[in-house]
Amino acid sequence: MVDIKRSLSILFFCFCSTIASRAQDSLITDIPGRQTISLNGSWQYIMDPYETGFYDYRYKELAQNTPAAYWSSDVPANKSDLKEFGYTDKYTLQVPGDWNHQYPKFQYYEGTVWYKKSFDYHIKSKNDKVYLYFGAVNYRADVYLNGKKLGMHVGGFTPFNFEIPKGLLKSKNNYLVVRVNNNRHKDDVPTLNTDWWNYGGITRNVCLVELPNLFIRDYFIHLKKGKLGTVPASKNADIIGWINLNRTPETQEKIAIEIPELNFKKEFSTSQKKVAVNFNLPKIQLWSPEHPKLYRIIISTKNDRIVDKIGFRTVEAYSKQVLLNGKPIFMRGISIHEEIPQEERRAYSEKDAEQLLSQAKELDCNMVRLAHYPHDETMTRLADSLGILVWSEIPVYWTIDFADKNVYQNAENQLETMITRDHNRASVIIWSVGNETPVSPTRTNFMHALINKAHQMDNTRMVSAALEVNYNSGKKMNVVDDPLGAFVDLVAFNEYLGWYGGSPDKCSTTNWSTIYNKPLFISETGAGAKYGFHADSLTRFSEEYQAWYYKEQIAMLKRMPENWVGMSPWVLADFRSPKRNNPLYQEGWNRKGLFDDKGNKKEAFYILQAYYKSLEEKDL
Ligand code: GCB
Repeated sequence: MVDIKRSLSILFFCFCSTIASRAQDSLITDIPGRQTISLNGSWQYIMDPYETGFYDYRYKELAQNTPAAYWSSDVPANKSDLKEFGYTDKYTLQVPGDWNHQYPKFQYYEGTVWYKKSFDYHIKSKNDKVYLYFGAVNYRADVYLNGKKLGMHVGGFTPFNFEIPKGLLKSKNNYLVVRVNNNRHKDDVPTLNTDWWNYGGITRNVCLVELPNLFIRDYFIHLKKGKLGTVPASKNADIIGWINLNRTPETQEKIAIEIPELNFKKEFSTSQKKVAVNFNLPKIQLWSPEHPKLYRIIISTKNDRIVDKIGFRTVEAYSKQVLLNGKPIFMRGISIHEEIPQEERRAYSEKDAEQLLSQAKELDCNMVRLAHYPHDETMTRLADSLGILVWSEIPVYWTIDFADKNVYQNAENQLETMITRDHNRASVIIWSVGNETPVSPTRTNFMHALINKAHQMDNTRMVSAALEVNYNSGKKMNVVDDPLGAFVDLVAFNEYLGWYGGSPDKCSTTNWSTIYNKPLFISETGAGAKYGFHADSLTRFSEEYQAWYYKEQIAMLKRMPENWVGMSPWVLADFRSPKRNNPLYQEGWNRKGLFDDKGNKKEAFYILQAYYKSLEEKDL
């Protein structure tokens, strides 16, 4: 009976997801490999805490052509007209970038800010298409061009694009306005309560994408999995996947795939929007952390051409192990927030990704958990070229409203976009559908439906979620038995034994196991310390306490069961959190970083680094 109920509710979630309407067009992928015009830089803004630009004085949404709306022209038609808003160079924000770090008045701001950019545009051909693309806007974006609404998007960490209707773009002075709102709501994903800073704004790149009338929207090209647990062939490697056009072609369309380094070229002919591809590559080098080989690949049609760099590898949960290219791997990971603590801001650029991933490398990691939401595309691309394995997650965090179908739809949209953007990244090996969600049948149905969705979109990676375990019961054996474990490929759990409840010496009598015959991963463990604060190891927030915690944890890990495949301790660097208000040691910072907010290494850094180095040596 329970099973029938569960299946019905999964069916129900699936049904909802197909009928719900989408506010933006389907995602165009591989933006870095396309012809784009950047709209980054200085944008004028209006801070609008009362939403005057959006609602009238009865709090009714303003009609499209209302002169008082902040997306309409700010220039009075004649001198006697009343205009109570305007954009000026006196008030500008840098895009990409959160608003919080740019001016002191924005530090704690949660609400609406209107962004405006003027730009000229050279129209090339009437047949071509132009899209407006945003890497991410936190949290809701309403986008208007020359007074017309292009669309709306919710979700603070995923990209979106709108097609610009024909005839709307002008050659001079286009007037682009984005209403950005980062208010938190109970029924959002994430919800009201998170342990990170709610940075608002246009936080990632904005650009125009110029495309022919028929273009390549997306593609998924990967090494075919062999029989479970087998090493993929590097000779005559089977490559499979698909290419998706933006629409059905009128006549047969030829699509070519080229890999110049291998002297490879093959053409596929299609009359459909989506075409399955498969081909043989004579001899390839597989992608791995030790050898992150990427191939330059060109996909082209008569009028479109995109370039990408793709690595070929297989990954799978096989019995009690995780196999990369058919061989067991151990994940020496670290969890990372998308933040540059030195500047108290969100990370977004290649330089930022370099800082975060090189810190992880210094710790001797071969894996990162990008917590708790999809990070900028520069992170997964850099991870591809550095050979760092990636866990990528959606912000289904703590207690979101699992009973609400719209919340499910929102979470599923974010999952779908995360997978679509990054499914060609060899580094990404795990899609995570959430973190520390409280066990209940409603939540398990919700999460199970997300897992199904991820599997259905991508059967070449593992799907997981960071689970919770009750480790404060004083039991010697803590068993991971969350019912969600039945559906994930990798059973992952967070534990803070010795920080939340008890002291680190509890580790000496504690063991871990799971009821599932699957690989087991510790997705978080950690303790807080203020860099430079030294005391005896019993003193909370001292570097000595954190170092002791790591020592005890590492001693405990030596007794992990044989299916233990890795860990991503919490966390690379101290990060901003309004929940952390100890006036001596925290002052608005979560201090569980191994690096502090200035980039200094705490004592615990060296303990974990030494442990990882010893594991790496054992592996060699
Ligand atoms: C957790 C959460 C993480 C928090 C961390 C903490 O379990 O997953 O987001 O920041 O604990 O520091 O308490």
